[in-house]
Amino acid sequence: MVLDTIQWYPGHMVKARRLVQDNLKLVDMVVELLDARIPLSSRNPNIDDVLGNKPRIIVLNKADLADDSQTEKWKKYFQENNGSICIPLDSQQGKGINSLIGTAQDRADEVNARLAAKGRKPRPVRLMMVGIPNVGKSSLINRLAGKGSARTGDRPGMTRGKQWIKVGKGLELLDTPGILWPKFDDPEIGFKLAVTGAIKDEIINIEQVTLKLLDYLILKYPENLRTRYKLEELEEDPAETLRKIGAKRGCLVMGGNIDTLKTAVIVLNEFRAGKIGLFTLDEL
Ligand SMILES: Nc1nc2c(ncn2[C@@H]2O[C@H](COP(=O)(O)OP(=O)(O)OP(=O)(O)O)[C@@H](O)[C@H]2O)c(=O)[nH]1
Ligand SMILES: [Mg+2]
Repeated sequence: MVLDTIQWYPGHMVKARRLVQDNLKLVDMVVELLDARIPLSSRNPNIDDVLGNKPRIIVLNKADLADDSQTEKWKKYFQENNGSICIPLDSQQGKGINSLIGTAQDRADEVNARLAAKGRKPRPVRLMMVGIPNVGKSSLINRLAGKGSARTGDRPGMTRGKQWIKVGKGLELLDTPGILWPKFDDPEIGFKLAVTGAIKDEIINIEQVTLKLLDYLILKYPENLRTRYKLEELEEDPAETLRKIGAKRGCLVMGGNIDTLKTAVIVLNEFRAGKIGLFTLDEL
């Protein structure tokens, strides 16, 4: 098993979802963050129920770590199947941020045009971010809260205690994102979440996850693996491959045996950092 049974999960999930639904009432639209490497597996299974008909922008975050051609396909997929605008993004470097702000701004203009048609005054359009753990919600908020933006307190008469960040003209972002849990019970999804870092390393079996990762890479991207770890020939057996990588990297324990856990940690971290290659695990 890649994952130990997660007992704390249902309670967390209900509480988190309730919080999202409470905050949802305060905003005009939602930015749904997905991991570009696993656009489907990083999606909350009940997202459409949770968000209802709230206007939505889908962001494929960590696009810098994904396969570009797959990201393009996923972008089209979400636009066609979800009717949502979809924007690939790298929140670490800020690539794509302007496109997100521009799109949100356009949506804000639509909201205000509707208000104006009803004879009401324009007002700041508010949005919030939602996504699974570790997808990059805080990074994106920090990016948006950077240059040229200001944190604003709550306006009088509105719900107390919320902090909003001005982004673009007439646009405000709730500074606390909503956490929505992914689906855990499908082992394939569990693997993809674990290998991309969405599930805490403390509750996964790192060696098992890495062996499964090696199995996948041996099958689909053997050249990447050979090049990265300078392997003359590639074994079909992931356990043997792990040992060879360990030997190359000098991961030894007393007596000269390979420290397979240490090796697994290295492989997993290098995979997550995109050093083995840029891959999309949910393929279209
Ligand atoms: N390469 C890359 N890394 C990213 C990107 N966005 C976030 N990260 C990294 O992903 C990790 C998680 O980012 P956070 O912003 O903390 O994610 P979060 O969604 O706020 O996570 P929780 O608060 O735990 O739910 C951090 O190490 C970030 O540096 C991105 O677009 N590209
Ligand atoms: Mg965070």
